[in-house]
Amino acid sequence: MRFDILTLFPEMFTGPLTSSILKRARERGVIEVNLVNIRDYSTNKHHTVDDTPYGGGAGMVMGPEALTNAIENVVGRYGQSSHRVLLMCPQGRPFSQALAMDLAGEKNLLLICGHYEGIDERVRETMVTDEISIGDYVLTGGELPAAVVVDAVARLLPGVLGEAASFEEESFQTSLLEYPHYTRPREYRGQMVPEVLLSGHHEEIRKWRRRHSLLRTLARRPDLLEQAELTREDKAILREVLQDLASLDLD
Ligand code: 4GY
Repeated sequence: MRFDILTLFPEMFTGPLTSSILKRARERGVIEVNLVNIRDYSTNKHHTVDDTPYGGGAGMVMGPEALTNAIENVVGRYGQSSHRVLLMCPQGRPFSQALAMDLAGEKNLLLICGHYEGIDERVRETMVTDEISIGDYVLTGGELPAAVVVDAVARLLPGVLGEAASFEEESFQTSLLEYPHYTRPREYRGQMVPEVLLSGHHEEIRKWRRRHSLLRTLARRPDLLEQAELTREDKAILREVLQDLASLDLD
């Protein structure tokens, strides 16, 4: 899969792209990342890309010319009619595992990293296919969100994680939070690993993990339970916990 990232600060991607899993995925050719400096497409004398907002007000706006030239250059290179053009902005659709899985089905993705107060609305209207937000907070630019999207999408591609990676079991893909994980030593500063995990009873371990996924989700993200596919066994566990809670004497 190929990612083209349009940015004024390509150096912001150096860390994420040259470390760990993404580094290896690039070396193996499973992903290719092309960093495009939007400034290279500015046609004015001082190579500026921002201008003052019509209507007045503080800050600057990223103008349409350089950005449009950069997008057209990238999209034109692949001649793909369906090329998705992503804009990272707080007004976008909330990023999720489901959206990452959808994006992982594409051959190419173009990500636009906005700066200043934002990009000229006409570019958004005519060139952008998907506006994506990684959360309800405002960053200084779209670079960190773009790195988040590349990371979440890349790890879903075949050959990026070890073969042990089974996405079925994973948090959010099943709409449940992960169960607690432990490794050696069995005792650490007086804290023991739950006995069942040392027992070798695979069925008991499976049940313990499922139970703790459910309990964690109920305690921390009850909203996720609505979309979760719950088995009869899951429902029995939740029913029991909720009954115990209901019978607490809080007076
Ligand atoms: N949150 N999710 C986000 C962001 C920075 C002004 C447009 C976010 O996705 N992007 O905060 N982006 C803004 C800064 C220009 C991008």
